[in-house]
Amino acid sequence: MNVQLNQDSQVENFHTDSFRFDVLEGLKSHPKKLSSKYFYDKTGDHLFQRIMAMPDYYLTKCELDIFKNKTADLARLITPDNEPFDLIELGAGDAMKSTFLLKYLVEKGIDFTYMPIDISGNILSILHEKLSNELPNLKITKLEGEYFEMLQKAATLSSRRKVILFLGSNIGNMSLEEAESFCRALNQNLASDDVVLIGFDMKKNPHTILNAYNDKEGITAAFNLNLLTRINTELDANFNLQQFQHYQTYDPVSGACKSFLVSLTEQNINIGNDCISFKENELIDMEISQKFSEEKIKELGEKSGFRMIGEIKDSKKWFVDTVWQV
Ligand code: AVJ
Repeated sequence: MNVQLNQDSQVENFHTDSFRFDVLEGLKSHPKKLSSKYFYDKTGDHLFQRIMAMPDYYLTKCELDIFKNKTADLARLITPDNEPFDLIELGAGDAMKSTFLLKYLVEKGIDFTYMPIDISGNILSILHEKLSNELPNLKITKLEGEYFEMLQKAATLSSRRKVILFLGSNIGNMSLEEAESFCRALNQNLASDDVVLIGFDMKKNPHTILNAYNDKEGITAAFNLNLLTRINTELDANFNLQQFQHYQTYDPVSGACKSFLVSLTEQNINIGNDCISFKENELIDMEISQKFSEEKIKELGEKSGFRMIGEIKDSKKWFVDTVWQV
C-alpha cells in the first residue's frame, strides 16, 4: 500500500515537473506559447464535451456520420481480407465513434483485438468497463502511456497486422511540419502492410470554420482560459482570468485556425518562484486546429512514406477519414 502510494506520487511529480517545464519554457518564448495538449484536465474534458455538443462545432458530427453510416466501407478499407489483426486507437478517450466500427467487426465475426492507447489510465478503465458491457465478445488490451512507447509495446504483444486509428482531427493540433514528422515517425514505428486511418478536417467556407471555434456562449474561450486556471492550481500561479481575453483567427489560405489569449493590461504573473511579464495586448499562442486541402493530405501521406489506400467523407464532404498503408 505504501509502496503503491509512493509510486503514484512519483508519477504525479513527474507529470507536474514536465508540465511546469513546458509552461515556463513556453511563456519565456517570443511569442509566448502554451500547448493545447494540456487543455484536458477534468474541467477541460468537460468543456470539450460541451464544445462537441455545440451546433456550430461540426467536426464530431461529421466523423460520427462516417463511422455510423459508412461502417462497411471503413471495414473494407482496413481489413480487406478479414485476416486477424490488432486495432490500435491513439487517444481513444470514450471511443464514441470507433465503437460503431468495433460493433460491426465483432458482429461479422472478424478476429481482432482492440488496443486503445491513452495517457489517462482512468479514461481507459471507464472505456474498458463500457465496452465489456456493450460488446462482451470484444477482445481488449488497454495501453496506458505515450503513443510511440505504447505502439512499440503493442508490437511486442502480438505480431499481427496493425491498424492504427487517429481520429477527430487531433492531427490538426500539430503544425504542418509537426504533422509531417509525426506521420513519418508513425510510418517508421509500423511494419509493412500495417495501415493508419487518420481523420482530417477539410478546408471549407471560412465562416463555417471560424463559427465552430468562436462561439458567442464563450465555451471555447473558457476552454482556453481553463489552462490558466490549471496553471494557477497545479503550478502555484496567480493568473487573473479577467485580465485575459480569447481571440480566434482563421486563415483560409494556410488553413490554420488559431486561438490566442490577449493580455488586457501590462501585468506580472508569478508561477511558483518564476515571474512572467506581459505587455498590454501581448499574446499567448494557445492552439492550432489545422484545416486541410485534398492536395495537402496527399502530400503529407507521400512525404511520410505511406501509400494511399482510400478515403471516406461525410455526406457534407467537410471531413475525411483517410487510409494509408506502410
Ligand atoms: C480535439 C483537437 C480536434 O481542434 O477542433 C475544439 C479541440 N479546440 N475547439 C479541435 C478544440 C477548440 C479540437 N480537437
